[in-house]
Order: sequence, then structure tokens, then C-alpha cells
Amino acid sequence: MSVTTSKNPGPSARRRARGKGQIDVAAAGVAVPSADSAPVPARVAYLTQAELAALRRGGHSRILGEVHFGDAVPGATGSQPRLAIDMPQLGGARVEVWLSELPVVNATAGDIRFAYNDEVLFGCVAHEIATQDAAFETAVYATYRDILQLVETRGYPHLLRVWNYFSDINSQRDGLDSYQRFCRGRFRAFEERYSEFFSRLPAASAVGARSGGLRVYFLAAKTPGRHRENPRQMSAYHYPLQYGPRSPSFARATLKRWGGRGVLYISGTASITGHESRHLGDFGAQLEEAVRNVEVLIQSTAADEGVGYHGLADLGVMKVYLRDPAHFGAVQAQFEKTVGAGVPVLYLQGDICRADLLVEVEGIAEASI
Ligand code: 3EB
Repeated sequence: MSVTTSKNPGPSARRRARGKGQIDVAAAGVAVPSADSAPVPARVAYLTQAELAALRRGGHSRILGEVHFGDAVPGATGSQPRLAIDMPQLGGARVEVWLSELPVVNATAGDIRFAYNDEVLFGCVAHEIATQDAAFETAVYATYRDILQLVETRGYPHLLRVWNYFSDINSQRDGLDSYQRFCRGRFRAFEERYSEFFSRLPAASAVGARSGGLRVYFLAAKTPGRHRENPRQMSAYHYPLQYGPRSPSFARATLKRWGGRGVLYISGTASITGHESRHLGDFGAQLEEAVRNVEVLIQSTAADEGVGYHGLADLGVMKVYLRDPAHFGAVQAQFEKTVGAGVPVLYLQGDICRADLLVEVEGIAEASI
């Protein structure tokens, strides 16, 4: 069995030529990284259930974590980081699997399950809580406080990337929606822990799930990355008050150099320029704007940080979030035309955190330094 993170080579010869991010899953269930991937300690593969089962049967000890998106997602058992998120997958059924090239140790701390190798710590947490009342803010605060405490005490104090999923993200109660409550709780935890607040905020996504309270998973490292902003967008942590009493605490991307490779963890990116949502009601134009934002983020990182990115062709894996599943066919066709058909994508049905947005994209780009 051979699984690569770039199946169905797309139009990009560059993407094909590099074989970037390829992971061969041998019949024995051992991940054999390609030569140029050797220094990167954690990579994402989107695997079928059968591929994942084969990995597990082979006694694969280098799984950092699994994220299961979909209807019939399994509950978490054992100490392995395994998260179930109630977001339908459109046009496929893959598991997001975080693979390590180094030996992995599993552990838990309170309700956080985590796994770590010599370079990174991957963790996840699920809280079955109502997201529409004031207590949600406190639960988010406590979750982030626990995560920050964990990564610091374990020696992986640098958060690179965080994913947040919760139900009723656009539902208003007492003048605040759940996303705004989320932002307040997260802000408080970061503010309490980080003295140089803005400069330490990691890349992130925050997207609505159908049910299930709060789900958070994260990647942290022993050594720092470089948090990046997008020249086309106002920093989210500087958004004006109209979007909520506390601004969203995240960077547009985080660049991490692993050996000779530059890995860019790109935050959830929507049709926002400056601080305003653009192309209301037009999912095609929103997708185009969001992809343009990603492209500029990659290119500006290349210019400022001296990493050999060219643009969209450097994307290794992506997620596309759609509010309305009826848009899937058209979104997929447009995505494959602009970004390419070769990049593995999870298409997920979920509510974008601003009620006026229809699509959001995120991904991981990789190139040699
Ligand atoms: C935006 O740019 C769109 O609150 O963690 C994107 C990525 C968005 C992350 C977050 C929110 C978050 O404001 C929304």
C-alpha cells in the first residue's frame, strides 16, 4: 500500500517533481519518509479507514494523533490522541492522521490526550458543553489555560498551530454569539500567560461543528516558529470592536523551519481583506479571494523569511470549509482549477465564524529553505 500526501499528481510539475510530503505506508505499516522529508518531525496524511487500520495492525508506533471528521465518528478510547468532530465530509471519507518520523510517547493530563516525539507535542481535548451560554467562555479559558500549562511544563512551550471546532458558532444569545464568547475565553488565557502577547499567538482555525461542544487540537514545539501576518489583511488581534469585545487571538500563519525544510502552517483563511468580509453571498468570489489571501501569505513569507516558496504549488494538504453543502461541486471544481487537483483536500461542511462568510480554506505549505 502506498499513501502519499500528493496523490493524483496535479497540473503542477513543481509539486510532482519534489515529492514533497510523501509518506509511503509499507505493507508492514511502517512509514518510510521520502529523502527530502527526513527532518520534518510531524506530517499530516489523509488516510482511508482501511489505510489507517493497516497502519494500526502493523503496530505502527509513530502515529501522533487522529482527527475523525464525519457523521459516524468513533468516540475516543485509550490514551492516544483521537478526536471525533461532527462535521460532514463532502466527497470522501478520510481520517486526518498526524505521523511522526521519530518514536512517539502517548500520555494524558487531565482531559487532554497528547503524544510527543523529540521535537513536537500533538494534543487534543473534547468538552461536551453547551456553547451558547456564558459558561462557554469560562470553559474555553480553562481549556486554553490547561493547554498552555501542559506544553510549558512538558518542554514544548511554542504553540505552532491550533484547531478549534464547536457547535452553534453563529448562534446569538444575550448579544454575543458563541464565536465571540470563544474569543473572549481564549484571549483571557493567552493574555494571562504571555507577556509579549501578540508576538506569540499561533496560527489557528475556528469553525462551527454540528454538535459536540468544544473540540481543540494543537501542535506545539520545543523551539519557536515565526508567526506571520498577511499584507492583505488586518491582523485579527487588531480587529475593531464591531466583531466582538475581544479580538480573535491568532496569527495568519506560523513558519517552522525543520532542518532544511520550511513548513508553513496556514490559518483558516476567508474572504476578508482589511478587516471586512468581501463578496457577500457569492461563494465563488469568496473562494477566489480566500485563495488569493493564501497565495500572498505564502509569497510574502518567502520574501521575508528566505524560504523557497513559489506560491500555491507548495501546498501539501488543505482543508476547505463550506457552510452550504450544495456549493460543494462548484467549489471543488474551482479549487482544482486554481490550486490544482494534486493537493489532498478535506472538504468539510461547517459554519464559518462570521455569519456572512460561506467558505474558508487552510493548509500547510512546504519548501526547502
Ligand atoms: C478571519 O480571518 C476568519 O478565531 O481562531 C480564521 C482563522 C478565522 C482562525 C480563529 C478565525 C480564527 O477572521 C475567521
